[in-house]
Amino acid sequence: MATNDDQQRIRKLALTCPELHLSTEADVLQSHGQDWTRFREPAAAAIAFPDSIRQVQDLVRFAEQNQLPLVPSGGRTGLSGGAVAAAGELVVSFDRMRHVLEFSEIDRTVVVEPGINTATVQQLAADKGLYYPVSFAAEGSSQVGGNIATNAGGIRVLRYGLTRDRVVGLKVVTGRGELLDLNRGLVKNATGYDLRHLFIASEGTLGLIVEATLKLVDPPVPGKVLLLGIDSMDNLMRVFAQLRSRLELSAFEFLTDRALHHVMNANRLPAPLSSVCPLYVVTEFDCPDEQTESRAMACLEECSAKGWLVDGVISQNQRQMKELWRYREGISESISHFPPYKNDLSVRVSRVPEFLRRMNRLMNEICPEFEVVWYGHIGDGNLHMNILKPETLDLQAFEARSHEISEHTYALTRELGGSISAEHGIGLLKQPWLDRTRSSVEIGLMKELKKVFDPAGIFNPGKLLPG
Ligand code: 2HG
Ligand code: ZN
Repeated sequence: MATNDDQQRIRKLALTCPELHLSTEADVLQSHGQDWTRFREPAAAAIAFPDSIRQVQDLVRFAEQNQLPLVPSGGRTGLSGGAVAAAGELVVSFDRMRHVLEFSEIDRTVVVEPGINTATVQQLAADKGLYYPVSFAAEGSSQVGGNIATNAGGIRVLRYGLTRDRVVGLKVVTGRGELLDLNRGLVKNATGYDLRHLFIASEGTLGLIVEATLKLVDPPVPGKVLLLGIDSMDNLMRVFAQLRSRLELSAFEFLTDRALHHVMNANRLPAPLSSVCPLYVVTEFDCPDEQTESRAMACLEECSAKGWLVDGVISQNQRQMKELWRYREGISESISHFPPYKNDLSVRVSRVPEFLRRMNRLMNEICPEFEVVWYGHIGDGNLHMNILKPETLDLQAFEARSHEISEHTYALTRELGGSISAEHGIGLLKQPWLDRTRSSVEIGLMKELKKVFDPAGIFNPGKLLPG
């Protein structure tokens, strides 16, 4: 809840920074005080909408002097509560800083303000005959600043890497209001610590990202999508190895039969295959000519003959590519009403079968009463485990029970050398478990870094790091 003190500070801020657009309207507090997580009630004191770097600097200096906690906010599509303001903070929205500042054909870079949509950057790249490969279901709403703050991944990481791999320049306002201009779009820059990378995935705890230079890549060659039905995780990995060695894969995603059930139900989609399988794969590969397609078909036939593949379908045109992708991309939204308790786990790719086998056994043992839906970026070792809330359980009890389950799932993740968050971030929701897969020495050093960049502790308090 915003207290009288919080409100007084907001009034003082309005007087100190008269040009800064501030809102305390109930619907804006509600919409901008939360992200897509459904486990915390928003309670922001106000929402600020700066429209220039100078306004961000003035705001941060005020916040530092007046101990005003700030929650940076992008498109608010996050799933870990990183952009939730639940304790009377001031939300800093970048909705008014969404311009393209520069495009360089020679450098193949685009300089953008942080509030620009991910999809707008993709479109801009396409208009210039290039490609921005960070892609995920929320790309129409998510903003580039938020993508950088969480190092967003998505479905093309297998080929192009994460958001981190796209950022060649970053302007950041530190907790003292200083402006850092990091790396400036350089390809090579061997001058010591690369501070840019500290801000990527920092979840807004070290500074506010106010400008980014993004590297674009060659446009992809025409592709085809396969949707495959498979009977076991071991066979799935065999098919992955085969396809990968014979084709140029740009994505390799998986879903279980339960995930397929929900996405079909919510979107009234027909069954994609005539066979019913426990596991499905959606994969895309470069297919510039008929020879490549014949090679793909031969490879699938071999996989089938070896008993690794039950069934499959290949797209014949752009429309079918989109249709097949819907079976994977629509899952998250199709289960959002339950709501699910989300786990965004990763292990090394080679350990995925063991991880899933043991995880399934564990879930059957400790919470057979819950429906667990698995899907994700299996080609990167990133698995999304969603535990669905039964109607009969209230949200609080469900969260408490899910926390108990997390103790077990994170212990197993740790044992297998994995991470409790692959791409969604730690935020507010996963913060109590950061130490499950980061050592105490690491966390100690992270806290020291936080003090260096944000000495007054105003940036996103309570998120990522323990207090
Ligand atoms: C995806 O891969 C997103 O679809 C969302 O990262 C994952 O809903 C989830 O758990
Ligand atoms: Zn994902």
